[in-house]
Amino acid sequence: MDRRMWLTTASVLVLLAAAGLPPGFQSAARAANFAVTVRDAWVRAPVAGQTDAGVFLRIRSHDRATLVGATSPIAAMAKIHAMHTENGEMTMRAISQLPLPAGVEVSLEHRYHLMLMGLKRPLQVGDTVPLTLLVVDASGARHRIAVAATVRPLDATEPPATMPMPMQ
Ligand SMILES: [Cu+2]
Repeated sequence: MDRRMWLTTASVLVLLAAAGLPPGFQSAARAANFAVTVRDAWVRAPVAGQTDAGVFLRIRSHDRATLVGATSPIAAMAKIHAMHTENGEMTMRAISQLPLPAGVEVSLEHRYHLMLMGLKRPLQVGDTVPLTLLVVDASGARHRIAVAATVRPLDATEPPATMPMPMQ
């Protein structure tokens, strides 16, 4: 890349910054170090007739970031859920964000998980479900992380079958 190309690129970046990019989830050039990895993503096949399904995965961000939501084309909406004990009973509720400390793998396999709500079609074991995780990095830039989650049987391990459903 010659000097003129560098200057042109710099000018474009400045113009983009000055334009005040509309709020939206995009991979911004200013977040050059942003890197998130997701592994072991799977969906627990819902009970017949049930239109919600839990999604479980492990996520690690290179730098400090925050998981702020998820979407899937096969569900009306997706929520981040947190399990907690209330009056001696395990329950769960939607949370608006989950911190991702730098370099630490965060488990969304039990205490935290994602919940697909309002499934638009039945899920068969072995199906691949597309998900998009919405992550905000430390600079405030928003990113979409594409994830493919495999549908596993209802009795697959984690979370326990006694997990209460559904939730808001
Ligand atoms: Cu849940």
